[in-house]
Amino acid sequence: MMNIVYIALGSNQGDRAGYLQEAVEEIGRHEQIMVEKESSIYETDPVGYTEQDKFLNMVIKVNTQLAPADLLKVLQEFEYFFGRKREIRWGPRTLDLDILLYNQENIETEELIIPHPRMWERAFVFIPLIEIAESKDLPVEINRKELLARQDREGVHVWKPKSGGDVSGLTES
Ligand code: X6L
Ligand code: MG
Ligand code: MG
Repeated sequence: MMNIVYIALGSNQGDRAGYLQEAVEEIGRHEQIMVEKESSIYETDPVGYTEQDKFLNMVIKVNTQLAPADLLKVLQEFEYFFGRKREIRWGPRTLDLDILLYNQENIETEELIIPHPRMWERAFVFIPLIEIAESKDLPVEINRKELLARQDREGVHVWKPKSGGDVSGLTES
């Protein structure tokens, strides 16, 4: 059984872009996870605890046979491998990996709530998500236009367009 999962990535410490890119590569190397799509990388103002450096954030779409709890374990191992230390709540991190959506399932366990409970309040999450998500993968009540019209989009800017993105205009002779 192949499951469609959207994962948010974030980094605001050290070689931020390097952490994101290596994380995507490592996730893709996992035997039971295939990376299907990558959003652009966005530079984003810190939210929650604001006295910290700007983040780079992105979202990927993966296919996996892993159950949600097993996927969470794999992602937490990657966070740890990439030097994540849990010090200040909402504080600086080398790599943060959050499961946003798992098929259309609603999951609520001690360790995991899916859909991610605050994702639609956080522009650094929903802007890269709606860049790559197919409508069929989003909850039916989600309206892209409404989200993109929101004020809190400020503070979220494309930092590096997605690889293999639109390059027309550069190649025309
Ligand atoms: C009031 C209280 C309003 C708390 C917002 C928002 C808390 C977001 C935590 C909040 C509140 C978070 C990132 C970040 C964090 C990230 C950017 C969090 C967890 N992670 N800011 N802040 N990107 N731009 O990945 O999401 S801490
Ligand atoms: Mg997070
Ligand atoms: Mg997290």
